[in-house]
Amino acid sequence: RHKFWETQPVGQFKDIGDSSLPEGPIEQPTPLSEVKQEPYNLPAAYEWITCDLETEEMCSEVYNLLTNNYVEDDENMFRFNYSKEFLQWALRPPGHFKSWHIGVRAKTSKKLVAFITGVPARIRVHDDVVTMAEVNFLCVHKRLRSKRLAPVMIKEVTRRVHLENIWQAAYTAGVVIPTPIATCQYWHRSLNPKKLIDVGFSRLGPRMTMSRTIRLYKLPDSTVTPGFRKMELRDVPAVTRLLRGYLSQFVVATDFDENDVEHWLLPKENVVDGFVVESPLTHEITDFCSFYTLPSTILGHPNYTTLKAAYSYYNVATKTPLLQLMNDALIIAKLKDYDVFNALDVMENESFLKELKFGPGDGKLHYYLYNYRLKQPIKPSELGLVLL
Ligand code: YNC
Ligand code: MG
Repeated sequence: RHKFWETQPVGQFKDIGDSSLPEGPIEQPTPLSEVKQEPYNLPAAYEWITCDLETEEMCSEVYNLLTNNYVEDDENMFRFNYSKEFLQWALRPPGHFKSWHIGVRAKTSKKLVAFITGVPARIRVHDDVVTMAEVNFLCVHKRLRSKRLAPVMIKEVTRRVHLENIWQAAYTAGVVIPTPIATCQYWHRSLNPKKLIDVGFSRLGPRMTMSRTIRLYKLPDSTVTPGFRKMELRDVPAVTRLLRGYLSQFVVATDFDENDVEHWLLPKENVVDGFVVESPLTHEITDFCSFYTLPSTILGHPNYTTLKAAYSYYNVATKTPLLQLMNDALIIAKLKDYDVFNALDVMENESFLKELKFGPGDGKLHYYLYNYRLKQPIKPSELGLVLL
């Protein structure tokens, strides 16, 4: 059934429920000299390139490939539209490897037709902190689909990850392949219900009018938590302490240090937003919340072209109730003109989703590990990891 994935060191469907298999790496590392030194073969008309995202030209090529060919919803009404600034942020964290930004070009036209990336990250599984690759942005041009190019892309990124002496990876996908460590769901909180209904993202509820719906989702004009403000560089140590403490309770979680926090959570205009609560009395940083910006192109609509979406990222509440903190995040997102605020049911998110009027989305997001077996799948609430 999965001709490619059955050959890979990942949990297999036939092994589900077999508790005799040990937890941890499936295959041991090999000496680097034994890692294949040449790239995998591509069909003769294509060639590998390493994408230098520092150049505006390369960044535009990648942006255009993804804008026209990346992930769509099941009904093909929306397509992710990661911005160039977002791609540069997502792909150039501390310690990133340029060799993990992999493209495929047509030799004659020079057109970019496929892409896959990895970035390094430390991920903790139970007590084991493992350096992994986070693999993302796998994309094959629409006209080259179903030709088994994806397995070649995956094998090539694997080879280049191995060359850096890294042997595990984490990734998410909407499709089911062998085998998810967790299956999560997106929830959506309307901020601009009229537009969401107009573009077919949501529907008017039964016995609801447009004006009642608009009233239902109305939010205050300013945040309610005293000391709520934008995160600054000087907050990095305190936010790192908060996050490390918070994430320690989950079975699978990111292991952030101060450099990671500076990169991933310090606000970057139209890419990532981070907020802290600074106690007005003690000036202590007690809470933190964040979201990233990922618009979607609205396909074939006469009046609208993009849906502006905020995605809940990492949130830590120690003094402020998480519900109130997230309500403040919604207020900010509304003020910044986002149409919708999305959140997965990971970490403690279930505790606020219903009360803050998020509705469940259709479609699931599956989390995977490469070359690392878990004894059993975990619940979304046991995951402290958000991939972009
Ligand atoms: C997918 N999303 O099952 P089997 S998510 C992994 N992730 O293999 P072909 C996928 N595998 O089942 P197409 C996958 N989608 O026969 C398909 N596959 O064993 C598997 N869409 O290949 C599939 N981006 O080339 C099958 O399929 C084989 O032409 C079929 O290409 C697939 O970034 C794709 O959704 C997804 O651009 C490129 O449909 C194409 O359809 C496309 O014939 C729109 O491939 C965009 C889209 C995926 C977003 C993502 C995470 C990717 C993770 C990849 C796995 C990484 C493993 C770890 C590597 C490092 C290891 C170390 C150390
Ligand atoms: Mg293909």
